[in-house]
Formats: sequence, C-alpha cells, structure tokens
Amino acid sequence: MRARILYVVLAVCLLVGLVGCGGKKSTAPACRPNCTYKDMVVGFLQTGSEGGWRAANSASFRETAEQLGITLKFYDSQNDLARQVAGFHQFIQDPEVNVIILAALETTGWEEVLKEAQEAGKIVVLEDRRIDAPPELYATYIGSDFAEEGRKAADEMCRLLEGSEKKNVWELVGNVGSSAAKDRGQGFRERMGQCGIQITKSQTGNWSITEGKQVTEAWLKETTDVQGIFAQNDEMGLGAIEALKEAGLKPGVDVKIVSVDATAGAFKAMLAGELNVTVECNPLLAPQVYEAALKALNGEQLPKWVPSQEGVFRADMPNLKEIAESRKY
Ligand code: GYE
Repeated sequence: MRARILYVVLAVCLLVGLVGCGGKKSTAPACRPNCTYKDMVVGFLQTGSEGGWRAANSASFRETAEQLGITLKFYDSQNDLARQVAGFHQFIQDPEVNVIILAALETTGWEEVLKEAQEAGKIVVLEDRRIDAPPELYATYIGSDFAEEGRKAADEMCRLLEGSEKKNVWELVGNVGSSAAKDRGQGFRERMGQCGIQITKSQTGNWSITEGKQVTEAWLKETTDVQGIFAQNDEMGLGAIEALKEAGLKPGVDVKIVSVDATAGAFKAMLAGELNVTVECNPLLAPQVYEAALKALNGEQLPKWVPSQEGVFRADMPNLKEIAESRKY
C-alpha cells in the first residue's frame, strides 16, 4: 500500500513539473538555436514622440521590422515612467512576446522587472538609453556614448569662444533622470575647464522646443551676459534660438550655440547661420538591435555595450548643404 501511495505522489510531482504548474518554466525559446527573424515577436517600449531624433528612432524600428519579417508590438510610453514600467509588465505577460526592447526613460528602477522578464524567459535588449542595473539582467545595450558627445560639445564650444574675454555658457538639460542628459552633462563638464568655460545657468528643457525657449526667455530677462548655449538636444537649441531672436540678439553670432542629435532641424538652423554646431547621435539603431536580439534568442553571449559611431557637423563646413540633403532624418 505504501509503495502505491509513493508511486502516485511521484507521478503527480512529475506531471506538475512537466506542465509547469509548480516547477520552474523552461526559459529557452522553442526555436533555439535555429531562431530566425520570423520567430521574433518584439515588445518595443519607446520613450514617447518628443522630437526629430525620436521620430527617426521609431521609424527605424518599424521599417526594419517590416523588412525582416519581425512581429513588432510598439508601445508608446508617452514620456511617462510609470506607463513605461506598466508596458514592460504587459509584455512579460504576453505569451507571444519573446524579445523586449527598452528605450529607458530613466536610468533607475528596472531591476525587479528585468528579473521577472528573465524568469519568464524573455530576451531584453536596451536601445538608445543605458540603465543602472546588473548587466546579467539584459542581453546587451546598443546606444551612443553620451559622455563622449558631451566632451565633443565642450571641445566645439571652446573652439567657438576662443579669444572671447568672457566664456559664460548656459546649459539646457534633457529629461534629468535619463542617461543621455546625465552623461552629456558629465562629458561637457569634464572638458569645459580646458578653455575656462563657466556654466552660469543650467535647467531642464525636457528635450522640447517649447520648454527650451521658455527657459531661455526667463534667463534673458535676468541677464544677457552669455557667450554660449549648450543644448543637450537640437529641439532645445532651436527653442533657445527663437528666444534669442525675440530678445534682439543674433543666435550663432552674439551667442554661440552647440546642440546634439544632428537632426534635419539642426542642419536648417546651421544653414541659416543661427546654430554653430550639432554633435551627431545616431537614431537608426534598429538593424543592430534586432541582430543582437536574434543572437541572444539563439543563446549567444553578447558584449554588454555596442557603442554607435558618430560625427560632428559645423555651420562652416563647405559642403554642409549637400550633407543635409543626403541625410535620412
Ligand atoms: O538626444 C533626444 C531624445 O536618447 C539620444 O532623447 C536620445 C535623446 C535625444 O529625446 O532628442
């Protein structure tokens, strides 16, 4: 009798283990190691639609998914962190999704949801924005070296202000919790001392033209003792340009302006002589990101960061118009 009871108990445990009711679920996708792009169902957590860079980044993911035959589930976090985290949970619970791609609004608060994704057997790839989390919780991060972009911006501002008696610079900051804002600000500060730049005002303009203009307008009401403006993205730089013009100052001449992204709006402002420099930040990341996700889906180990290669564009470049016409965004 005891043997029969033992046998039944063992059989039940084996059944529970197999169907996964109580046991740990198998985390390897069924297609591994021969998954193809057509096996990929991607849950993409985009930050929002805050400007030209973001529009190009979203287009890259939509167009490349179409080309590769990837099923893309696009989630617009509307620049709201709570909404982005909710979307992450939604994709963890979605049985169709096997890859989650995150463009993180902020650097912190991701560890728990990343662990849940790992337990659910979902591949997580970070695009655009880095985060502060243990690297074993995600497959890789594909995005720019924002600190290097900040260093390049400072080098360019030093060049523009060479010989200037004063070097007071105002900084328009992106979303303060984002890696792009933190690292660009850090990189700029690392280099500005080399030529005596002082950051005399710094405030968030939340990546937008409107807020970049409002902040600059308020500063100009206090003083016009400014020689340069460092805008952490083109939209805020364009807002500053509008504010300077309305205050009777010549942007690009009376006040030198350096921004980041190298979007179409920046090229237009440089061609008009109102913006001096834009430091490139590549938004066309989808091909690299999808390739990395497929490798991870097939069980490959990846480097934890693949930095994008980027340049610098100046208003005084002889072939600037041709460059502008050749760009995709
Ligand atoms: O510079 C800005 C966008 O994360 C690099 O986010 C991106 C930044 C970009 O809002 O325009």
